[in-house]
Amino acid sequence: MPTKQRKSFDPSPEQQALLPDVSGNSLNGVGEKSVRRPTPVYWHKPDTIPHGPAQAWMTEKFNAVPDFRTIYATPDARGPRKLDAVADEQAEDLAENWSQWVKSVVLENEGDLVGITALRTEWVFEGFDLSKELPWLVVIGIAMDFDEFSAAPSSDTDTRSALEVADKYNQGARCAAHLSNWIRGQGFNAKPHAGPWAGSITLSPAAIEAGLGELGDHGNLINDQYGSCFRLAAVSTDLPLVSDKPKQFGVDDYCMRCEACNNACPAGAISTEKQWVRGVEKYYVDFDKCLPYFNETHGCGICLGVCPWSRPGVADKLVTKLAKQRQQND
Ligand code: B12
Ligand code: SF4
Ligand code: SF4
Repeated sequence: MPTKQRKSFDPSPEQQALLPDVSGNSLNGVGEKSVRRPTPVYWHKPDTIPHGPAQAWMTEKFNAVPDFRTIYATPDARGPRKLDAVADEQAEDLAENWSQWVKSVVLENEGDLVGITALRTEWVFEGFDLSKELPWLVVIGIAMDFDEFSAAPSSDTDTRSALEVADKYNQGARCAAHLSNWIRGQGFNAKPHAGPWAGSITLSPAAIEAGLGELGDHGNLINDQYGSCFRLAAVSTDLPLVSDKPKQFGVDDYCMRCEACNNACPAGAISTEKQWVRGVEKYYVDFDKCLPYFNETHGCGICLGVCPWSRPGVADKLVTKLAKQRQQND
């Protein structure tokens, strides 16, 4: 069988000059069989990461487009800048009831998906003080508009996909701030986590544990309702809660037969093979190939847009079809 020609992308000389010698794949721990905390690789303070100059270049290009310039800076677009003080007196209730309350607050305040998990050390980026992390994570999913998001990639003149991403980051920030203040009002500590910055926690494994979806070949979550057309935010807290369970509905089997993201990636960054990364064998996206294209298209996102699960109305039909197939095979 002829070997499939992987696509590749040559970064502009301007960006090439800013990319570091160190590979992002090495920083991410590709090939490592032991579990360890992730190294900050991108969307951290530029002077703390090797890819900082390329990140600063990307951000400058983004902010130069009039449509983008104000989206993160508009007052209140991301909710209150200062959190409320933690109430002096702690309200009392059972963890089961708090969990229900927390979920209602998310769903009534712009959240589309919600799940709970206990925070794990191996999700906290190296260099962040673990003693400051709170034991529970409420993971929030924000659905994106499929037509806007799947217009990816963006350019200086077609800004639809990148604007949709930024708008939904803001929505996630508002929802996380609202929940944090609600929890603080009950007398417990709570801290919001919202993009585009990475913050202290890798949100994807937490979201998988909290039941928001499975990891697809494109390296991101697939949810049984929104496919991959959603973003994540979270709130960490010491309010006593109950963990949800991971959900499996057939993504792994489906990805083995579908190569849509792999074929569509202009940078050839997606492989159909799983790899060992920091002690877990999983789908992995080649950082060194993805990043230059991402940086030149205001955040790319083609792979998630072409994923069949992301198209409105498809995910729940696929879940039913895959469940039937599994029953027939049993
Ligand atoms: C840095 C970052 C990037 C980097 C590269 C990340 C990388 N893989 O090296 C760049 C800038 C290239 C990038 C690109 C994109 N990103 Co991004 N990214 C992040 C960010 C800020 C941190 C993740 C990180 O540091 N990864 C580096 C290491 C940890 O990567 P890794 O070992 O390969 O692990 C990845 C997954 O395997 C999973 N993971 C980590 N540990 C474990 C453990 C287990 C057991 C499993 C199963 C999975 C898993 O999480 C990691 C996600 O990158 C997160 C937000 C956050 N705080 O988590 C968003 C995030 C992952 N990105 C997101 C998205 C949507 C994108 C884009 C589509 C851009 C866009 N237009 O929206 C592309 C897709 C590229 C791709 N196919 O992966 C979403 C995913 C939402 C979803 N539905 O799952 C997140 C969660 C942002 C958000 N708040 O919504 N991203
Ligand atoms: S965002 Fe997805 S499609 Fe775009 S370069 Fe990265 S892996 Fe490829
Ligand atoms: S496009 Fe296909 S192979 Fe890629 S993540 Fe989606 S279902 Fe899996």
